[in-house]
Amino acid sequence: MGALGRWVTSARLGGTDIALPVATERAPAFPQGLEATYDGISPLRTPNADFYRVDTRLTVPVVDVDSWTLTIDGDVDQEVTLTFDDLAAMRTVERDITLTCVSNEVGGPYLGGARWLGIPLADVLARAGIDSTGADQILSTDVDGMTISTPLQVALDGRDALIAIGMNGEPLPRVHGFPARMVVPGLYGFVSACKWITRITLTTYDAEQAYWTERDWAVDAPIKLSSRIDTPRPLSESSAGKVIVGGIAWAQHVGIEKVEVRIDGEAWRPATLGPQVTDDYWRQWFLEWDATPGQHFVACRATNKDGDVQSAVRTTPFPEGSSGLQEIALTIT
Ligand SMILES: Nc1nc2c(c(=O)[nH]1)N[C@H]1C(S)=C(S)[C@@H](COP(=O)(O)O)O[C@H]1N2
Ligand SMILES: [Mo]
Repeated sequence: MGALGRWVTSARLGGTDIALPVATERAPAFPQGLEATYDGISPLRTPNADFYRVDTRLTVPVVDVDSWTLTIDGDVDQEVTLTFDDLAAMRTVERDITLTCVSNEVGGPYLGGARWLGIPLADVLARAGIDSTGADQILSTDVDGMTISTPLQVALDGRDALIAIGMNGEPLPRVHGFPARMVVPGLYGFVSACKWITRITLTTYDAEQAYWTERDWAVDAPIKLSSRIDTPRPLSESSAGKVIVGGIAWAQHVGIEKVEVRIDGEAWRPATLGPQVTDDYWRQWFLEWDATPGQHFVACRATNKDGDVQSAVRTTPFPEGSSGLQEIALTIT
């Protein structure tokens, strides 16, 4: 590896030295997040070691990158098999994208924001030729044969659907799919983010079903507009006076327009938004509250750039993601 002379990052993973290319298209400088000013708000970028993990594996696969390949087959012009070096030599882009798990309850922890280095999925599919395909589904298969379905349309509608090989400036950590995974802005991970990917099959939803579809989860699942209070913690005690209420809000691929906070059921108050990263990324927010002694209830809600307001109707994560508003109880002394 390294024949092109443009590899910079290296690390030792699974017993092999891995080098990543410098992105052909780099992302802009990453802004300073609100966490630098207000304790308790989730960091704008999630460190790899703190990034949530959700998968069906009891143990993490150890993939040998030198023998690993990615095959694109099914309804394509010609089946193609790429090595890691083949993939890394293609046009690479850096993109800031927030992943979310469909199993996340309102206010829950299963989401994270990272800077991904990847190859546009459309470019990977083009290597096999899909101009005359009759497929509507991308069926991804991992090293163990586990499958994840993704609508073909999201690879072609201009969004930054990627085959990611880097995360926050490092090769993908093993738990996050080393050596390559899919990342698609705006779709829950179970219908997009296949880790340890080895095969991409162009097929139809009629012909083949993925692992979770067979278990009655939704066939297609856009991430629901939502928000979370990171600070104060539920049931915590704070002293009267200035209290910072803060957290994050997300509406991947649409963007966050506004976040509001409601205290004790009164009128919604506008929060101040943190720096914009991309519309595929979450947004931090905070409100300075002049808190008086007693028991209080604090809720938040987000509005996206289409003007949709976060739904107050509670639904369970199954089968297509939770909705509803988070409201926490806390004590001011
Ligand atoms: N191979 C494989 N890929 C997978 C999964 C899995 O179980 N196996 N879980 C998916 C789910 S449900 C989510 S939410 C994301 C989580 O990615 P992370 O663990 O890197 O945060 O990976 C997706 N990719
Ligand atoms: Mo998930």
